[in-house]
Amino acid sequence: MKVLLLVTAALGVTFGQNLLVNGDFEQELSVGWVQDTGGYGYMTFARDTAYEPDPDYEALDSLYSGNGISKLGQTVDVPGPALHLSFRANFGIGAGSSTCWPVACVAVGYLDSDDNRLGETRFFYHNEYCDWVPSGTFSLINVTDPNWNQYELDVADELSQNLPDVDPGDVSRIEVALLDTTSGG
Ligand SMILES: [Ca+2]
Repeated sequence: MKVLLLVTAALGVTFGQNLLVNGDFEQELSVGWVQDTGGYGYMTFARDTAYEPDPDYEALDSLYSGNGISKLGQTVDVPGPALHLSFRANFGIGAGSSTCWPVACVAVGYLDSDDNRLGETRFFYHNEYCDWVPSGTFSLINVTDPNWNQYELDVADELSQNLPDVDPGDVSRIEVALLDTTSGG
């Protein structure tokens, strides 16, 4: 069982303001980012310049050989849903069975001012056993190429097209996270 996620992320709004603290991982992960783990397995959070062969830093969130969850996330106040999210990510998974399957995600959570989670979008890389299904508060964007790629998300469009049960007017905070998880044991 192996879940491996490499990602670099940057969040900007339409007028170019970067909402994330240390969104480019050029500082230590403790600056701006929160590690959240559960279950068991070997969980690794790291940053390095070499994950993607460019001069800049990337962050690594890895969960290996376990039935757990590892998340590297950050929640920020947003001025509203008129936001454009842009990031580069590399996904990896290994092994898995019908009762224990890995998923590597970049997750975008939509929260209200009281930190209630209204809905979520997940860019997810998975195998054939993953049984996640979308709903009015849960949008899934299938990643088929695990190599480094650029990803874009227009939050207002995403809410109106894929998350009909989330009121865009209630979204006042957004969580961006690297998330590895497995199901089963
Ligand atoms: Ca690099």
